[in-house]
Order: sequence, then C-alpha cells, then structure tokens
Amino acid sequence: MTGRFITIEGGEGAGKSTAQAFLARRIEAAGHVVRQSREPGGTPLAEAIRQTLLSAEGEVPVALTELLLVFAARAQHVAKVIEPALQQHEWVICDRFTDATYAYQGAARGMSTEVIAQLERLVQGARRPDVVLLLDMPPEVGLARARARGELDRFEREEIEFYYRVRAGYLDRAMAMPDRYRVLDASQDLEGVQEQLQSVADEWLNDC
Ligand code: T5A
Repeated sequence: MTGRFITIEGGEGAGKSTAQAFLARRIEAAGHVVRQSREPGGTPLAEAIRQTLLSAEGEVPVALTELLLVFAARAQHVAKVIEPALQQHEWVICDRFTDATYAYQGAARGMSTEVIAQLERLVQGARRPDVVLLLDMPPEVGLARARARGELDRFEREEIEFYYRVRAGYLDRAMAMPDRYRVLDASQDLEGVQEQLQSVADEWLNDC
C-alpha cells in the first residue's frame, strides 16, 4: 500500500497553489506526511526545464519541443520525488501533472492525444493520480487574478481562445473519468472554495 497521489489542475490563476497549501494543512493535521510539489518542476533539473518552458524571452519552442520538455521534466520528477514519496506512504499533492499536458499541449496546442498517451506510459508506467482536483472557472477570471500579480510568463500571453480550449480539454477529461476527477467551482470567493476543499479532504480522510 503506497501513499495517495492527488493532483490539482485548472487554468491560469485558478487558485491551485492556494488550494494545495490549504489541503496540505488539513491532511497534515490528520496525521499524514504530505509532500507538496509542482509541475513543470519539483527537482532542480525539472525546475531548470520549467524556466525554459515558461520564459517569454528568446526562441519559442515548437509544440513538439514543448511536449517533450514537459515529459522530460516529469520523468525526473516522477523518479526522484513522486515515486519515492508514495513508497514512503506519504501523500503527494502536486500542482499540475499530466492532465495539464492533455489540456495545454493536447486540447489547446493540438498535439495528438495518442502521442501524449504513449509518452505518459513511457514516463509514468502505470502511475496515475488517485484523484485529479479540477478548479474550474471562466478563463477571464483566472487571467485577471494572474495579471494582477505582475509579469506574465509565456503561457499567460496566449489569445483567449487558447484558454477556452484548455478549459474544454479539462472538462472533457473530467466527464470521461468521473471516478478520478473532482470538479470544484473555483470562481467562488476564497471561503467558498475552501468549503468545497474541506469537504473533499474530509471524504479522503474518512476513506483511509
Ligand atoms: N503547463 C504545465 C503545460 O503547458 N503543460 C503541462 O504538462 C504542465 C504541467 C505553468 C504553466 O505550465 C503549463 C501551464 C501553465 O501555464 P503554473 O505555474 O501552475 O504552470 O501556472 P499558473 O496556472 O499560471 O499558476 P498560478 O500560480 O498563476 O496560479 P494558481 O496556482 O492556480 O493560483 P494561486 O493560488 O497562485 O492564486 C492566484 C491569485 O488568486 C488569488 C491568490 O491569492 C493569488 O493572488 N486567489 C483568489 N482570489 C479570489 N478568490 C479565490 N477563490 C482565490 N483563490 C486564489
């Protein structure tokens, strides 16, 4: 029996980092060891790849390069952080994972779902998140939050249609995998979102 693997997904500025910290506090308070991580990133090498991917300066990667860089970072992260933590019975809460690749590189950039699925099998073997928490909201709301914070990365400078495709990609996956996905209304205020998170965390903790 390994730990639990929870990923948090959503568009730009959906509140993923805020939700991650909230959930980690609740789960730790119940006596579990929680490992918080993020993608792209999570190890020094994967964080270096993240810098390259998000940089708005210099040469723009073509879609295939972007896809391969995402999975290169993920291979390092899975091997060095996620698998070891799960084997130690820790709960891993990751801010984005492979569902982001299906939404951004797949639905939004048009890369083949079958190619993404092949890379997923290569990099992760059978490892999939136990739960994908989707913080859903209209892209305009999250982009306004992200923009209020200051300088924008490369992914925050796309046309609005790009974010509509990202959102639709996530919702399609949620519909296709209702047992794995939990969709929350992230357009509510902080208190409203935290109430939803609390009830999801209570369910998980009751299940252990
Ligand atoms: N990417 C990633 C891919 O293309 N493919 C992949 O496979 C992967 C893994 C970086 C980019 O990488 C791409 C997608 C991304 O564009 P990221 O750093 O997770 O990924 O990108 P962002 O979504 O831009 O992350 P942010 O840090 O901007 O947003 P969060 O974490 O969703 O939001 P958070 O919690 O920082 O909150 C944003 C602001 O809103 C406030 C917070 O205080 C904060 O100021 N806030 C709320 N305000 C009002 N009401 C609420 N309910 C609020 N919740 C939070």
